[in-house]
Amino acid sequence: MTLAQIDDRTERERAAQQVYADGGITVEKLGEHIGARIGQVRLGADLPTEQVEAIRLALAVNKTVVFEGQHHLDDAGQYAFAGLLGEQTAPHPTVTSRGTQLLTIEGAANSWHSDVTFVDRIPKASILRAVTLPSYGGATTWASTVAAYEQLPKPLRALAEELWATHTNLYDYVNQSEPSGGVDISRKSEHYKEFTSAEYQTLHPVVRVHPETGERSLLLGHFAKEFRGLKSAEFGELYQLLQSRITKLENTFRWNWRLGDVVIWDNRATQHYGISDYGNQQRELHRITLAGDVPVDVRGQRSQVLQGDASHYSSVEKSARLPLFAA
Ligand SMILES: O=C(O)CCC(=O)C(=O)O
Ligand SMILES: [Fe+2]
Repeated sequence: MTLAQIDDRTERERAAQQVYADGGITVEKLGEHIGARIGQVRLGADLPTEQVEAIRLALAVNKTVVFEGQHHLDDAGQYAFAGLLGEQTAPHPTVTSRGTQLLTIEGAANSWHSDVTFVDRIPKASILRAVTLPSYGGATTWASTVAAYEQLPKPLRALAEELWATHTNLYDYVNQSEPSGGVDISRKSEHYKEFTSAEYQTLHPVVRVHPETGERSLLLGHFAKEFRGLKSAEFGELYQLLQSRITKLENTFRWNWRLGDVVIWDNRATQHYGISDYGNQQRELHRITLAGDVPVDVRGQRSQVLQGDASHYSSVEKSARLPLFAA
């Protein structure tokens, strides 16, 4: 039996325990719908296969996983570890001035999103490592977009399954994001210029089917700007209706960073929000994204590129089914 064939979440989690034990890791749930702490792992380039498989499974089940005490890890180690879980993308489709392997995150966005949803090949996961932290604040919160879908009453599910949204990197930056601590405004606008130096637009289904777990999730976030066939005012209202279900606190998980922490999220099943509540202090995190597939809706229809070619950013992941639970 494959993971996708086990419908009941509690059953999945029970079956997963054996895989965790085989990989020699501990997985401690931190929330009902999202979040777990993984222990007994020293992240790096050469983890045994069973351990990598156990981490992949823990990520699929828990959507966001935290590793603590990884003080030995540097950029090269983070990059090499990422390669065990998938194929690393370039740092970003347009932000290319900050190195060739990792994206440096300075200042928190104060905005809910999944990463890089304006391209067709949305990264499957992001791996974020704390490098410089403020003395207070600067937590990150993740939300399960699977839980949000599963909690929708039937009429809203039917509506969401019909909706397609255009996502663009030219999102409404000025209205969505306040200048955040630690990064001055001129640097922010420089960053925005680079962020929007080429325009990408992709039409994605609002409900996508996860290629590994078979779960359905809501695909929205701050890069979404219109719904196909609807007026912009209707976009605003419908977006709020669905987005407010994603960010219900009981569907979220919040992490207060400490040095040595590494967090991985399944970018196909979550949104996240970096909280800018640390004044003018410095805060720096290093991110690597992993190549993902092109989303598929509940009828098997794939997302469509409207503008921009993201092939320099990322390959399209071929079927990466979890071999775990194979009979
Ligand atoms: O600043 C944060 O906590 C999150 C940053 C972010 O959105 C990302 O790393 O993709
Ligand atoms: Fe992000």
